[in-house]
Amino acid sequence: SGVGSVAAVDLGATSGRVIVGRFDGGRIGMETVGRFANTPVRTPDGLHWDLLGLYRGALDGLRTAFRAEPRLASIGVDSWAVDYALTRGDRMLGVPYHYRDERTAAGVERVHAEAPFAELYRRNGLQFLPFNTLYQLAAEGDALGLADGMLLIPDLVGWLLTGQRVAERTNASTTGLLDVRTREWDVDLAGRIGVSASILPPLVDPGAEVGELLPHVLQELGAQDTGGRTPVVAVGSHDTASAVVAVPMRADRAAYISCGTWGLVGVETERPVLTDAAREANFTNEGGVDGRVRFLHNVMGLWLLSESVRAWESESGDSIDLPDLLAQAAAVEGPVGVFDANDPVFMPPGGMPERIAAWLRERGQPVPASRAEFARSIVESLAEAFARAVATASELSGVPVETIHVVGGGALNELLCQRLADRSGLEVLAGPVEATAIGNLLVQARAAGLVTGDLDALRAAVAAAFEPRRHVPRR
Ligand code: LRH
Repeated sequence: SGVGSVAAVDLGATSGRVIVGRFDGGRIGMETVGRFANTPVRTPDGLHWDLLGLYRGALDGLRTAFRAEPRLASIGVDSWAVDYALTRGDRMLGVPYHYRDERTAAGVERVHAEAPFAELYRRNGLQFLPFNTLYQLAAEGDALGLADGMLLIPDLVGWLLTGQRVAERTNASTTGLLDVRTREWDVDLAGRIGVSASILPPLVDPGAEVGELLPHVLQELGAQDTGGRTPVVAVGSHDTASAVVAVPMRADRAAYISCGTWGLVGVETERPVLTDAAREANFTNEGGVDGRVRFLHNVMGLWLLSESVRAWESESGDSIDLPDLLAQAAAVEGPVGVFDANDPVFMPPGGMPERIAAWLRERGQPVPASRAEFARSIVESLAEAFARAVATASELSGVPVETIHVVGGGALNELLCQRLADRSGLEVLAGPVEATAIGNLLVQARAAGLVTGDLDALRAAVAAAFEPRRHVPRR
């Protein structure tokens, strides 16, 4: 292992950041050099990501990164999964849709008429989520015929930086068009749902070089003097894949929850689990770094809390302090309603507290009467859904889970981690919070020779640098 630095661009569904990682003899140091909000934009045709705003945020952060470290060894980009832009030549065809846009229902019908879900599961191993890329593509209509390319969000940012088109495999595994066994594009399935294989870019694995920064990008970043020696390198570009790299776990004994907007709850396996039981439990087999499988289930996650806070702030004009709200939630006494955090009624944006109240009222459960009670009800419901998903993951995969690791923003939520320990009866280890960025940095650092070893070695380095907080079950 050597001395050097790399930069991670990590785009989350609610915010983005640019982080410089410094490596020295296996030690990791991190500095956040840019942070920006990710605010979706509604236009007459639906809900979109502000892609150029995010790209601007990434460029600003990278400029600061080069100022701090003029000799960056590489740049890596990760983001949420499934979303994409269609391209034609050098042009992006329209603004990428947000996966919470409701246009995809028609796409689901179209795809399932051609390939029923049970067949899809055999081919791609994915849980049903109405926004999986293949359903979105099937809902594109005319635009699909104009396109000669399709780029997932991190690959799209990579293309803007380098002019090179690739599809990084961990994220490609969330499209529904990647064969779960061969990890190659399922050209036959694509053709059947009207997607020309010619729009699917060449696949690359994490660690592969994508390309060098374009001259106008070097200039914008004030990095002309690097002479193009800072390539973009593919990482686990699906944010969850990067996060799982940085879970300081023993994969044969632990479950993980990558808890941000979503709670991705599962285990890491060597091979996909494609049983009827796994399909019926709606568990997914996503591609991990180093050919591992992320066998997991999407639970709604902190979205339930952030959407509630957004609703309260916009109706009252108050600004809500999350740690304060959670402290009040922890002090709530007596039982609160527990709802099904997996219910798809909670998927779209808007009116979250009302939807939660209606769910509980319809089932004769206590309805929260204050923000603190709502927050407590959300935390209890998430802890319950997480505990169940861990038990199911263990049962379906055969991994004997002794410990649950919580990484991402949810690791800061002590109430959630404690209630998860209580409800699961298992030890919960919380942290690191920035697991996604750390996983992104580590894969780049390994490609640059700054760290060495397999995932176990990388995870040992994470455990040494970021000591997790321990929660033991109370009852
Ligand atoms: C989390 C995440 C998750 C996907 C969802 C679309 O950010 O990538 O793994 O299912 O966003």
